[in-house]
Parts: sequence; structure tokens; C-alpha cells
Amino acid sequence: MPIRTAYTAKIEYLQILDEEGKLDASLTAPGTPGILTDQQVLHLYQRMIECRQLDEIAFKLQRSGRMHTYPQNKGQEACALGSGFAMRAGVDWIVPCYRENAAMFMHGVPMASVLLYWSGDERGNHFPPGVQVTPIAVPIGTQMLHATGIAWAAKMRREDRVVITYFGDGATSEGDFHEAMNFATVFNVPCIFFCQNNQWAISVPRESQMASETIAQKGLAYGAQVQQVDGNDLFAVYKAVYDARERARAGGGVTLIECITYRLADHTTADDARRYRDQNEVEAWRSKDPMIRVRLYLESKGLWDAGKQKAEQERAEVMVKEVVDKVLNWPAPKREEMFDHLYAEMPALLRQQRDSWATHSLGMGREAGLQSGSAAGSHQHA
Ligand SMILES: Cc1ncc(C[n+]2csc(CCOP(=O)(O)OP(=O)(O)O)c2C)c(N)n1
Ligand SMILES: [Mg+2]
Repeated sequence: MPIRTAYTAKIEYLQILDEEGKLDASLTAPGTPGILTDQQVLHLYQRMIECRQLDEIAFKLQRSGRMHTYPQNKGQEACALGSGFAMRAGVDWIVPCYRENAAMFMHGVPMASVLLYWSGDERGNHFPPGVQVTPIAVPIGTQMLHATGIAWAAKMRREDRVVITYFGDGATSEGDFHEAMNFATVFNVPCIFFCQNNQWAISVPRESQMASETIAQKGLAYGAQVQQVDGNDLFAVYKAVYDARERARAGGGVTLIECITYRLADHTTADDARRYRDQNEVEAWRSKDPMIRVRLYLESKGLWDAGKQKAEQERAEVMVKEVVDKVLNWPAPKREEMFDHLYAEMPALLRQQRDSWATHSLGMGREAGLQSGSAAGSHQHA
């Protein structure tokens, strides 16, 4: 029997708005679904300015000892905004990791919550009712399994809902990514796997942690639809997610979108990327900044100018400052609250610790009614 080809594939790369701020006419012909209007671009550019301002201030808060750690989004705003805007607030689910602030804000997470969380206050992960965004997930990759489960539940309930989950290039080297992709495609759930390939996982470059040429091709192994996108192109990100969302709603299941982007800042405030990144590389990406090309586009349409930029920047500064003041004056939690929210019904041992922690270092004193040699007591001292 002659050798035959068992499988071939191609991966398309989508760019609509180039680095000079010019739209590809063939991809944006009138009537094409998923193309942003000028009013929408204006709206999103304003959100970009706010997000960049938040990064700037959060960095300063950390450096002045008022915030624990913070991962800047700088350079990746088109990914968060284009994708978040393509999902329906209050209908679809956003399952984030930690570098897509703008998508979370767009779906109702208050900016104060995000700042509170990175200040070390878990109450920042408690979002207002009706907000369909899961908590920030720092353990790399874990959220993709949650997203798969949420999408599966939506499918079983026959709800018109799509889930998008965010992760980095490094997360695709975790088992969780592969388990989630496998389950999601086998069960054909309405889930978008949105990878922000920013080239680095802290100090590990993409080429050192995977031998595959693209991340998109990992999706092919699981039978997902795949798409590679210029992640610094607001139009392309929106279009790719819009199409994936519509496909998922129509029963088309899973899409893996690989956004090619770059982290312009350090990994977090606990990092110094100058120690491992070539500055020429950083400079080359700086010129591809997603904000530059959106601004060029708006200017070319007569919708933006230096005066508007200044006014909008000032508005964003005031807005972020108000949020920061609110967060810095947030009432401290009561110490007993550290026992809450873990169990629906608090186990006896934990209740005893809560009732006696203030008077006994182990929270296990006589006041708590413990007899020496009781099951709980011996466990505690084991
Ligand atoms: C399970 C797990 N392992 C290791 C870490 C430490 N860690 C935090 S961020 C990170 C790199 C993640 O890189 P990537 O997925 O590319 O996301 P990026 O930060 O670049 O957006 C690592 C290893 C972690 N948080 N969780
Ligand atoms: Mg990365």
C-alpha cells in the first residue's frame, strides 16, 4: 500500500490593522461580520488609556510599599479589550488569569477590586452579583479547567452562553492546558481558549519551553478550531473572538486563539526583566505597541488629536486616582474573617480555632472546650 498523507493542516495568521494604523480593505469590506465601528474603536481606545494609567499607578503603589505585587498589562491591551468586547457582558463567562484587566472591567469587575486583590486583600476577588467573571487565577493553568466545566454546564443546560479563558504561552506547557483542551473538544463545549503569547514566561523565552513552532498547532492535536492573531491589533483580536463566539453558539465547539503579543513591562513588580531580555528586542516591540496603531487609525479618520489625547489622559488620571484613594481607605477586614468562606458549614475544629485564636496561639485552649486526648486535640498536636 503506498504511503499516503494522514493529516495536513494550516494555521492562518490574522492581521487587520497594520503597524501604520491602516486597515486591510479586503478584510473589512462592508457587511463583514465582526468589524469594529469607529465609535467602538474610540470607546476602546479610551479604555486602553485608562488601563495603561492603572498600570503606571499600580507600579508606583508597589514601589512605595502600598501594594504587594502587580502584573502589568502594558503592551497587551489590545488582547484584553478586543476579546472582552467580543463577549456579551452578563451572558458569556470570562475566566481570567491575571493579565487581562480590561476584559474584566468591561464585564463589570470594579477597578477597585483588582487593586484590592493585588494589595493582598482576597475580598478583591469577590465581585458584585451578576458579574460573570471568575476570580483572578495565579496558579498557572488551573482556570482553563474551570472554564471547561462552566462551558460544559452551559451546554448541558442548553443555555446560550460562551466561555472565554485567558492564559499565557507558558501555561500551554502545563498539564492543565492539555486536560482542559482534551475534555473541552471531546465534549464539544462552547469555550474559547485565548492564549496571550507574550513570548516570555517570566524569564523563560517561548523557544526554550516548547519545540512547537506555534501554540495554535497544539489545538489541532485536540481537534479544536485554531487561529493565530496579531495580538497587538485590536481589530484582529475582536474579529477572531467574535467569529469564535458565533461558532461556539452555533454548536461549533472549541477555538484556540493564539495572540502574538509582547509584555512591555517586567513580569510583575517582583521581577527585573532587564536581567534576561535583550533591550533591542524590547525596543522592536515598543514600536508595535497596540495603542500607537489605534491612535494612528483614529487620527487618520480625524477622530483624534493631541488635544483629545491630553484631555483623555487627564480624565484617566483623575479616574484612577479616585479608585486608588478608595482602595487605600478600604476598611480593614476583621481578623475573624480569615475563617470565613472556606466551608459552607464550618467544621468543629475550625470553629474552635476561630473561637479561641485570640487567647491561645494554636487556638486550642481550654476555653474552646477541648479535653486533652480528644480526637481533635491529638490531631492538632501530632
Ligand atoms: C502552577 C504554577 N507554577 C508556577 C507558577 C509561578 N509562575 C507565575 S507566572 C509564571 C509564568 C507564566 O507565564 P505565561 O503563562 O507565559 O504567562 P505571562 O505571565 O507571560 O502572562 C510562573 C511560572 C505559578 N504561579 N503557578
Ligand atoms: Mg507569557
